[in-house]
Amino acid sequence: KRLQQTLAKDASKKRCYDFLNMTSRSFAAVIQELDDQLRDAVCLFYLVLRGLDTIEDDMTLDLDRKVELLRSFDQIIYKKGWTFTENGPNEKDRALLVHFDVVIDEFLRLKPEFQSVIANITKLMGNGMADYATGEHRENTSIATIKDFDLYCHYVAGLVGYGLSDLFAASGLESEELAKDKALSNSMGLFLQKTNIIRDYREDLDDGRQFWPREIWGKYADNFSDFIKPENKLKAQHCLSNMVLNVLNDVPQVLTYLSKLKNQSVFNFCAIPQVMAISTLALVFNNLDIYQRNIKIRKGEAVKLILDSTDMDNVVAIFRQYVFEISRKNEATDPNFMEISMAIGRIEQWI
Ligand code: PS7
Ligand code: MN
Ligand code: MN
Ligand code: MN
Ligand code: MN
Ligand code: MN
Repeated sequence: KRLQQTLAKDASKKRCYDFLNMTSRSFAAVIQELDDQLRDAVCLFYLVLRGLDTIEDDMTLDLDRKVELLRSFDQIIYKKGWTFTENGPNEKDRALLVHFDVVIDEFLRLKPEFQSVIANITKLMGNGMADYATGEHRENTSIATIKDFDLYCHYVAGLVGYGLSDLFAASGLESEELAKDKALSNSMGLFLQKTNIIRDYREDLDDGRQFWPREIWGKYADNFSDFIKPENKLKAQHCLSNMVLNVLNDVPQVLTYLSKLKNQSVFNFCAIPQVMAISTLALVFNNLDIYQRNIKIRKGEAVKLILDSTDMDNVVAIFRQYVFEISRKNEATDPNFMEISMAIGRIEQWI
């Protein structure tokens, strides 16, 4: 009986790592390299939030039902045997929800401190997503102000930063002080999320979703979809540089956060997504292709970044290189030229 239980336990843990590898291109590798004390907790944190985000992203789900699921997801993760039974778009992430009982089993095996960090963040994120899904912070379908944009990104990414820092502290691998500095953890998530939102302009537009704040894009066009038209090229370029400017403001806090890390596996886990983001930001800056298709850094470049992100000196050098590239592409005729120069100036105090 004991042996049977042990085998079943190993099997469900393995299935969780299979789900991780299936649903994440970028995080699967760095999560699996984390030290033993932390690996399973971060893997389960990822899977729980991936499940929550799959519900948020499902545009075929009845809105009342979606909101009910989002607002109760922090309790669902304690319900042994719960699975998602609704029909939905048949994508790979949906399989995770259909077999969510496996994730719940493993979640309940984590130590209670880890469980409560994950449940606490899930509750805050689910309620934030529900607020936005019901239009509380939107005009029509778009996010209105920069403040609303920051709040949305806080819910879906800044809170991930809070939760990860709390898990690091609970594992003993990083300090409590780092987790207490909420602004730093928030910036770690915002920098990733905002870069993703800029890059995914076209994909999100085609899916009927708009994340860019109207306070920014409204300066350059009447309709969010106007930027795809060739006659609006210049406006599109200026709107994009305004979005990039908005993201650059988080860079000093990102570097400050990374400089405070002590554990090597945690450093790699945190730094790799951030260097991917700064390289993506340099790639999208003044690159009108984002309005037509999904652009991505080349595989070889990504591999090189992963191998180079080993310590703070190297990470700073990588940031210096890409910030310099942005500075080089910054055009004096762009209405955001001066502010971008100043944002880069603030970053240069770091690099
Ligand atoms: C727990 C590792 C390191 C202090 C599922 C990692 C979607 C950008 O838009 O699929 O769906 O295409 O590329 C990750 C802070 C969150 C923020 C957020 C959980 C870093 C649900 C990542 C990831 C904080 C909401 C990318 C935020 O997903 O995007 C764990 C420190 C999940 C981090 C979403 C986005 C992640 C994201 P999309 P992706
Ligand atoms: Mn994705
Ligand atoms: Mn989402
Ligand atoms: Mn998503
Ligand atoms: Mn996206
Ligand atoms: Mn996506």
